[in-house]
Amino acid sequence: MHNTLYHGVRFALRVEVLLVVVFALLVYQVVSQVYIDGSKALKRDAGDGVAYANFAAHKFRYLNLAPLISALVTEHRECAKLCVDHSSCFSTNLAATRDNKGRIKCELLPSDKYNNSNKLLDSAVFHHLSIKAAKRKRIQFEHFTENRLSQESGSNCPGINCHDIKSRGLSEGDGLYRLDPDAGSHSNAFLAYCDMTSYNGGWTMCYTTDEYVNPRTEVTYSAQFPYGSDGYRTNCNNIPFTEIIFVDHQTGNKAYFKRHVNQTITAADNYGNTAGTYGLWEGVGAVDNAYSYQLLICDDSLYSGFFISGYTGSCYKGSYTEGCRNWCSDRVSPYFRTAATRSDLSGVAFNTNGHPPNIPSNRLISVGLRYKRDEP
Ligand SMILES: [Ca+2]
Ligand SMILES: [Ca+2]
Repeated sequence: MHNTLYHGVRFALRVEVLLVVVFALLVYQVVSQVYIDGSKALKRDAGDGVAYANFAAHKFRYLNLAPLISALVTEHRECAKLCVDHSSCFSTNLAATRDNKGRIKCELLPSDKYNNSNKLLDSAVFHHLSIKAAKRKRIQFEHFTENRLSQESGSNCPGINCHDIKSRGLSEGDGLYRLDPDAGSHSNAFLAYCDMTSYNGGWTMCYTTDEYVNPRTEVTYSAQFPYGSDGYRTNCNNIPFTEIIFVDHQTGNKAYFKRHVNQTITAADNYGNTAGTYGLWEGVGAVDNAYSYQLLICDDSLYSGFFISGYTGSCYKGSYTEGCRNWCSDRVSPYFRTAATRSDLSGVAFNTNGHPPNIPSNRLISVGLRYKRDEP
């Protein structure tokens, strides 16, 4: 550490840097070693020919302020330079992708996220760049590697699902990622929350609710309802899976279920099928291991959403003629389901029987899907 400080000071003294615009999002290998004076986050040119800023990137976030100027730039760093050169600019919003003429939209903002924390929103199309808060006076050494650069561009490029992102080494932990399940053109990519940590991660999280949900039609992520809050949704219809996770936000308990047959299914292809279509599932986590489990994928006026329950009486639930309405009179096994529309089927079950006369309490739960290719 002292060595680093010492070299940092020497570097700062020895080299005249006319314009150091350090841009955390995009640093090329040729400038892979850059010394930053962390004691000053921003210095505008006051006539001494020295100006710089130290930007932190907040990917897929947008600071919702009226811009001072909205510009189109061809290089990311031009946006940072425009901000440094503008006496009232304290942060920028930068488009995540180029327009059809290869230009990048750059918004110069009159304030920053520290003074407007409630206006920093999730965004599918923008990154927010704030000037780093000045740290205690010290010389910082930052080493950007090719790996860092490829990670940045890698996560701009959507994954087909969360496990795909994780298995390619592009996970940056739990959070929002762009997904494009059908690959090809990314014009239909969308945002989803990836749980990258539970049971080795890679879960594409479909919804969070404390009541009724319809994953077939409720498919749009909204920044107003982040993951874990009532109303979170994304499009899981075309996410192939062999495993399904349920999270109980009231207790923090989690359970997941692995299909015995390691063959993927998608919700889009399976709404209304009987549970026998998929065979039995094994429970892991906060779950009664005395049971084998079964899955329904429902879009019925009575019940919709994913529904796991125990396999009892050699009976698979659901049927074509009745949608998801046949529950095998199973009044004993643990259910994992959201609320149905009938009053005696209300409540949200997590590891508790959910057949009348049992009415589970309402609780906030989330459901996610995963297909681990590397599993036997
Ligand atoms: Ca696509
Ligand atoms: Ca609700």
